[in-house]
Amino acid sequence: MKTNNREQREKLFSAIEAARRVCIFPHIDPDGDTLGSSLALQSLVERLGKPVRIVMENPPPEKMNFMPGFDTIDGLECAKLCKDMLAIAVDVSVSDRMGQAEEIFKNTALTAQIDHHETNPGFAQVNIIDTKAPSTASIVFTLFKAQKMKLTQDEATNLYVGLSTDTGNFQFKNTDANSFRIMAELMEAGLDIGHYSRLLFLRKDREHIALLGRALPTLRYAAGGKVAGMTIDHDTMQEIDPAGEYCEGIVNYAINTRGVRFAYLVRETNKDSVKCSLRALPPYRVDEIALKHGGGGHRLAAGCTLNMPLKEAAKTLEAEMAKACAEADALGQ
Ligand SMILES: [Mn+2]
Repeated sequence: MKTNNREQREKLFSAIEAARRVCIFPHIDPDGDTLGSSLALQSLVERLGKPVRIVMENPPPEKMNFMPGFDTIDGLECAKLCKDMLAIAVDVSVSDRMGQAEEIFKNTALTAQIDHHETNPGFAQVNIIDTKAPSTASIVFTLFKAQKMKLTQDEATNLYVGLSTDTGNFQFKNTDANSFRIMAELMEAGLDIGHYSRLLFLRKDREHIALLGRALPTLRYAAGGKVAGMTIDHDTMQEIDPAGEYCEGIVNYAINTRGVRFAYLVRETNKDSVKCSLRALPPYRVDEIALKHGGGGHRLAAGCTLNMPLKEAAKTLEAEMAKACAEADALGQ
């Protein structure tokens, strides 16, 4: 859905002005966009003179601890205490993506959200949703503009983390001219792009390298090489990555293999429950496959959880991707 964002923005600012306190809700398994957008928004609300906290059921991944304000991110306890707050969900495609925080969010007097996912049903009272925006950070940037606030260096850094994460370091198809207009302003605000781009896109955790070493030998092809996928079993996850923090990007090795159009990574987080990362190259899409299994995301990058054994999940996705591929090809897309 797309909302009238000028009107919704005004509603959000009135709500912030009227609020005694504000809580910001990122999504679980947080990425750079939900964290960067939340931290920048926290700073904006602070500058408007309101007490504000970012609350999450689990602490965000340590590898993101270079983000300005990272240490201020709080647990859910503080949000449970204040029902009179304004709650703002950030980069949350469906409300259950807030995890345990969803319950708190829903029981709050006034709710708002800022998001860019195509599948967002508009679950808050104030919905700033722009499905054309490549990142939620791009929308948060417009809030600073609307307030005529000059960005601080820390705000620029956090917005950069959001924008660069969701555009795949400005390489995904969703990257638009406006991304670079925003970037020009972030640079003017003092963004140290060399430093932060290395931390975001070149530096890898040892756990990630270890998982990649286990995932690559499982790479298998289907549909004449147009579909490729990898699996990581429960024992490996337990041994290397019990919290499931280090798999991001592994699926890209499959989608970037020559000839491949659809790719998946399935990892067995629990026995009989697997998390799936799905990728496609244009004009193909994986969001419909994810949605069918109760997940969500974008056309080219989506995710879902399947309650079945690892091998069965891989076979299921492989078959669905092969079917989607054949159907799209038949349409001559
Ligand atoms: Mn996002």
